[in-house]
Amino acid sequence: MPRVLSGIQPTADSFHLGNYLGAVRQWVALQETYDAFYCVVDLHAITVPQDPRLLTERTRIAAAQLLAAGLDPDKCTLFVQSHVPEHTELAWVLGCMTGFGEASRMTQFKDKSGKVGTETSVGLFTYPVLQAADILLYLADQVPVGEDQRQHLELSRTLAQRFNHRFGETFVVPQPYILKEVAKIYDLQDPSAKMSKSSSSPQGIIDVLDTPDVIRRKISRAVTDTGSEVRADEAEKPGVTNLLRIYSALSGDPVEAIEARYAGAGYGAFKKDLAEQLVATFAPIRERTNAILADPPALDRILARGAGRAGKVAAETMTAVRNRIGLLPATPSLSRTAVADPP
Ligand code: AQP
Repeated sequence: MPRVLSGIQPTADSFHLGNYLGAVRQWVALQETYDAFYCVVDLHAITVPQDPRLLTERTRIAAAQLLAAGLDPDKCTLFVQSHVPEHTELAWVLGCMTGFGEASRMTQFKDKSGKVGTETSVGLFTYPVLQAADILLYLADQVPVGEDQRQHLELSRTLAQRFNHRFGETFVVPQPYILKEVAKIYDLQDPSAKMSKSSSSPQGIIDVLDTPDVIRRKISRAVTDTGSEVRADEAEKPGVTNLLRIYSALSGDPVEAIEARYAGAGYGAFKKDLAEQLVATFAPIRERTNAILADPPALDRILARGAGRAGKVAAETMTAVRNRIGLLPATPSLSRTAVADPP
C-alpha cells in the first residue's frame, strides 16, 4: 500500500473547522486505502511558548479528537511525535543540508515570528526541517495538508531529492495531497485571513468541540458582505464565498446548487441551515471525544501501540540514513547500558 503521513499541533483546546475540512477529514478517508501514519506534533507546538501542563492535556485532547473524528487505530498508526525520537535525529541531519537562505524564505516563519516578536526561537525557524523529517522518516508518498503547508512540503521534496542525490536513493519524494475546495478555510470575522488556532479571535473560529449553541451564534455573527445575495464571488463577497465553500464541503452539494437553493432568500436562512450542518457534523465528534477522554489509560495504550509501530519504521529509516552519511555504527554488544564504567 502507498503511504501517507500528516500531523496536527496540540496548540489549542480543540482543533477547528479549517483543520477538519483541510486535513483531518482526508486523513479519515485515506486510512482505508493507504498505510497511514498520523501524529500529534507536540515538538512543533513548542516552537512557540507553551504552558507545560496545558501541552500535556492538549496532546491527549488532540489524539482523542482524531479518534472521535473517525481515525481507527486498527486501520492507521496514530502516535505522538515526541514518542519517536528519530524525528529530531533526522531533523538534525536534514538541517545540516538546508541552506540558511532556503529556510529564511519560509512565509509561515515570517508570519509567526512577526507575531511572537522577541520570543522568536531558532526552533520556529527550523520548524519546516523537522516537518521534512516527520514526512521523510516514513517514506510517505502523499501528505494530506491545507494550502498553508504547501511551501513546507516543497522543502521536504527538495531535501529528499538532495539527500538521494548526495548519498544514494534513500527517501521517497513526497507529493502534497491538497483538496482545492477546502485547502484554505477563512476566519469568520476576517475573510482575508485563514482560520487559525493561534491567531483567529474566538468569534472567527469554529472549534470542533464548540457546543451547538456556540456554533449557531458564531455562524449568525459571521461577517457577510454588502447586499443580500447568496453568491460565490471571491473579490466582491469573500465572507459569503467562504461560508458557501464550508456548506458545500459539509453537505456534498455543489456551490451552484446551494446558490440556487437560497436565491432571493437572503443570508438569514442560509446561515441557519449552515449552522445546523455544522452542529450535525461536530456534535457526535464532541460526544465521542469526551467519552475517549474519560479513559486516559485506554487512550495512552492506543498511542503507545502507535508509537511502537511508527518507531519500527523510523528506526529502519534512521539506520539507513546513518549508514549513508557515514556515522560510525555503535557496536550492539557494547551499547551504553551493556558496558558499565569501572567503579
Ligand atoms: N484554515 C485552514 N484551512 C484549511 N486547512 C487548514 N489547516 C490549518 N488551518 C487551515 C491544516 O490543518 C492541518 C493541521 O494544522 P496544524 O495544527 O499543523 O497548524 P497550522 O497549519 O499552523 O494551523 P493553525 O490552526 O493556524 O495552527 P497554529 O495556530 O497552531 O499555527 C494542516 O494540514 C494545515 O494545513
